[in-house]
Amino acid sequence: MTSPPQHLTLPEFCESRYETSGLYDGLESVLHAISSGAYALEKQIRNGNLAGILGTTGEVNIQGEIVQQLDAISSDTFVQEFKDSGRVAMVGCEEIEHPVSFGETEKHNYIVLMDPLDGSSNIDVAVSIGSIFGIWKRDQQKALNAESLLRPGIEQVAAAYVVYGSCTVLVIATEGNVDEFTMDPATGMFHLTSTDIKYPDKTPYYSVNDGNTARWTNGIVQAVDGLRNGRSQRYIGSLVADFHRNLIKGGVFLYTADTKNIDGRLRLMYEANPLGYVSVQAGGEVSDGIQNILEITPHELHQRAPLILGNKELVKKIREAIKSS
Ligand code: P6P
Repeated sequence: MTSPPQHLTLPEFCESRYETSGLYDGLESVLHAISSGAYALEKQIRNGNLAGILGTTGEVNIQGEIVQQLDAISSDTFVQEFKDSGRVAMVGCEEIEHPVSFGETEKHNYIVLMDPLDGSSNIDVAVSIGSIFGIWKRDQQKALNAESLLRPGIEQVAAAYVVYGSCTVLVIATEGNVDEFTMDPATGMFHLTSTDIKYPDKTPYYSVNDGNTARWTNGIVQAVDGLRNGRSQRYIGSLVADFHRNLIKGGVFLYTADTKNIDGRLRLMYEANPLGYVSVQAGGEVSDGIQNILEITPHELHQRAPLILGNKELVKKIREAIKSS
């Protein structure tokens, strides 16, 4: 990871990094939609109770979870931004049962699958939360519908996430590149602050909900016991914040299957695939305990998956311990 000599703005970075044609044609518009939505959302998040937007809407989403007001606001914000971008054909969203389509012109050549607000249980207690995006190219030879979204994560062409934390950071991954931008709260502009991010060799942290121990197999218990030696347990309860710390400082995150969450708790398309893509581009690995998550062909848009992601060696050790049980 290096600190760039000058803090390029996101538009300047896109102009320098992505050609105006080829694989990333129009990606700058998708990334602008993410940064613009993140700025709008960040202002509301920072106002918290003053904005009267905390607490629930009283509704239950497709995941069977009580919808927080900010869940609905974040979903609406990013759906509108992607529609306005003119480059996104369809958005799949954790909060919305069916994907939203915006158009099938030749310019609408991207698909986005998103968790617009990750960490909902932390919204009302001023703890870091985030937004997660998987970015795909539309197969213009195929009909555009929910079925056409059921592709393995390895077909993503980019992924991005935002952490609304002590500062607001946007991390963007494309093939072989992971770069971090930090938002200037005065202007809402994102500036390049770290480039060519790779997982450190050292792994001072591991992230797991120890409260689930009674629900694990013996293999998972052994895997977690093996992580405890010489490491600190850091678990925020917001996947994207735990992921970002482990990426920058070194470590691994796991939320495996257990007797309550037999398919795992986290979503394949909206959380595991995008963050798994970032992890791999940063020299890490992502597994469901058996296989590379990015090679899973989904059968259902909202399906869940056990998730182990981060430092390559640690992911391998955890997978071996799980298999040994
Ligand atoms: P638990 C937040 O609701 C979330 O989806 C992830 O961001 C987080 O890692 C996980 O659930 C926390 O789950 O069961 O530990 O509270």
